[in-house]
Amino acid sequence: MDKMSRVFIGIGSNEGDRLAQLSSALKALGAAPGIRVVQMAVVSETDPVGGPPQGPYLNTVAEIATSLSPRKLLATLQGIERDLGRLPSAERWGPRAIDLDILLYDDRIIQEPDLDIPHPRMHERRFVLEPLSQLAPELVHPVLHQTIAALLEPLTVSSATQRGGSANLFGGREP
Ligand code: A4P
Ligand code: MG
Repeated sequence: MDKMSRVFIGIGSNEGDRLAQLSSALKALGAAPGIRVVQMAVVSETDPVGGPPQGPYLNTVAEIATSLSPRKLLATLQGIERDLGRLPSAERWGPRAIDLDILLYDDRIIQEPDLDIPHPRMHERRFVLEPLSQLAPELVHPVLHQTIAALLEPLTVSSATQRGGSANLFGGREP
């Protein structure tokens, strides 16, 4: 059997029947060749972060085991997004029926124009770190060298005491 990689997928939806779409995405992941769903975090409703004014999201994270390369996995996720009716022209950070992001792929670091792993914004997003910490609190972020639990911690204090200006992982390319 091919070597299996340990991968975490961020899943979000804020349009249409959000729970049904999360569930369809999970089913499609499990049915895809070369992917096995290992475990899934609790689904939470979260306030939208960034982008235009839009409705609340349902977010969760799935751990998968996969024999697919990062690039093949990305293509598979994009195929699932398309099948679930996501329009390719959708506004960046705008509302979407389904968004599947590769958060972590083993401890690989990939920086290509259309593929950034670890996901470049995951470490500053509670809607990612909270469910991820349910699955793998002791996992170490391969760029920041901190555990998921440690990255989540400063985001759980009240906004009044939260430090401003989060670290920009890859040096200023992201807004
Ligand atoms: N891409 C690069 N790296 C990756 C990766 N690790 N995983 C490229 C997946 N895709 C990756 O993504 C745009 C391009 O990113 C893809 O063509 C791929 O080559 P997209 O999914 O088409 O567009 P997007 O989702 O609008 O952009 P992106 O960067 O995924 O947005 P974010 O940063 O994920 O933000 N608020 C809450 N509460 N919950 C959410 O889930 N999501 C977003 C989307 C904004 N606010 C949110 C949430
Ligand atoms: Mg995305």
